Amino acid sequence: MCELCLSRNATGFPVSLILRTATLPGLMQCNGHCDRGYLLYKDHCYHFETEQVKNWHDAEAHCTKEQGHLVSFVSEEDLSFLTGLIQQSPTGISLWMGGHDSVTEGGWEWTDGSPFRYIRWNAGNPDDYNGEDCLSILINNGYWNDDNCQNKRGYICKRRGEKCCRNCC
Ligand SMILES: [Ca+2]
Ligand SMILES: [Ca+2]
Repeated sequence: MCELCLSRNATGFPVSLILRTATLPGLMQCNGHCDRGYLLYKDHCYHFETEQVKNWHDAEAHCTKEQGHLVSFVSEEDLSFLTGLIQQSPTGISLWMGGHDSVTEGGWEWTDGSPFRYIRWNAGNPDDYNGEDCLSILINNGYWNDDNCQNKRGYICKRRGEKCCRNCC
């Protein structure tokens, strides 16, 4: 149910209040906190884009347009949930994530402002090979590579769940 909904319906009552206090068939339909095409996990919605490949900057711009950012990972638990989904990606060797060290070489940060504490580098990386500053996740093992930002790859967007909820209610 849409417990986080803040929007109001025609009656003027907050949706969350209505959902907690009464079942009103036909008044409100909430199937979760995420819009179509997004998967809910904990407090966030995730979108796996594996058909439209983009360079890193264009991928981040697309996620931003949808009120999110390229995905960040702050714990192993979050990553392990998503690794199975990542491995179902039909094409390519890796997907873009929101990490980059384009401001300061070696100073990795997430575009959504999350602390860059949890790391999962693939063996031999980061190697900054020919100036690699953008982070991708390898589809076959879920480990990370600093990658050439101009490569065109699928990507994962992440945004907060309650925003999606506001749209879905
Ligand atoms: Ca670099
Ligand atoms: Ca690399």
